[in-house]
Amino acid sequence: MKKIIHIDMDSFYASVEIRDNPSLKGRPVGIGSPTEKRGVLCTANYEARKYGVRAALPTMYALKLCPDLILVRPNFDKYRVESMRIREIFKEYTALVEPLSLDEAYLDVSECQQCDGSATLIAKEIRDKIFKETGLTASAGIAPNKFLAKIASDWNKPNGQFVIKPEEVSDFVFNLPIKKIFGVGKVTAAKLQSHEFETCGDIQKASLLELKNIVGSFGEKLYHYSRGIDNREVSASRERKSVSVEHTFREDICEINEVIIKTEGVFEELKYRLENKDIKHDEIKSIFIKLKFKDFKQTTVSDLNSLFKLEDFILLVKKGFHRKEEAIRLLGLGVQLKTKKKESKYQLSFLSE
Ligand code: DCP
Ligand code: MG
Repeated sequence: MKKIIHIDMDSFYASVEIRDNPSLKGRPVGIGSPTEKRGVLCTANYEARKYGVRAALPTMYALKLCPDLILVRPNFDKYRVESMRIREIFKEYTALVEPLSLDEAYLDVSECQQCDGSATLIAKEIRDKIFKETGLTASAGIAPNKFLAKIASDWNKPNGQFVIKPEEVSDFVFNLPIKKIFGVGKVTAAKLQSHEFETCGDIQKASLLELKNIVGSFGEKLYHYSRGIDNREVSASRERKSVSVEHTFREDICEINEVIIKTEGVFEELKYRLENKDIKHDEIKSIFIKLKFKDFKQTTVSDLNSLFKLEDFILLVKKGFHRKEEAIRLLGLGVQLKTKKKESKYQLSFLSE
């Protein structure tokens, strides 16, 4: 049985900015450009969340929900520095650290001897150290696998932790709403709910075949997750091949000009996502776009000569749109990443001669 900790910083970008400008403390803060109000927010502190303000919300809409919202421009270099500091702390406990973004990581502490091997105490100690060294709070989930640890870190957020012991897994998942399962978005949830599946306990009653018929290949993951089973390893060297952001619109869009305006918003979000994953522009191999039309048919356009620029994305979007000239329901923008060159064996043997 493994011991996995999932750590996630609390309202990360906002907390860094408030730490560095204490006059913001206690006031609603959103991270996003104050001048480009057509963009989207990266995140918001918990005071702002009371008004419904949250990450990925268009800045203009956030200001409507909370007119007193203070907008702070993101400083990614600062977030990177803090991210490195917390990763150094993680490494004091295990080499098996898998960062998911600047503010989030899985740790496999099964072999860790510190704190008498108690993952609960290790998580508490890590959170205390993070606070002492950075002045920022983190939340943690402790569980026998990644799936459960990630859900648990959200359970007592902010500045809290939650443990799911092996013997508690079946009770915990039984009443767990399906929406808490990673990968179950609005569409999948609606499909499952139409078959009266609301909790993991409900899903446990279905056969694998039945689940596959409802949600396709995701059915297999669902079958296992709903039983609290997840055998994915914490892998310290995960190579990412692409990063993308997709938006499904509330209503299908038929005007190309409107599609272009939406492209700007999605582009902003993609930029934030790359920053957050600490991906530099010179790591990008190519860009691509994806459109899903109202009949659910989709098309992708990529061009090796395009650059990571809004104008280039817009050109690809126009190209995709003109393929069908039909209303679209989803727009996605993404980048393919260069694969890191592995040192060739040939080179090594040459050097050792
Ligand atoms: N982020 C972003 N765009 C998003 C979501 C997040 O730029 N759509 C950035 C800003 C966040 C950081 O990533 O501060 C971490 O994301 P989280 O989802 O962990 O959100 P927070 O840390 O802000 O809040 P929470 O306390 O809910 O973890
Ligand atoms: Mg966070």
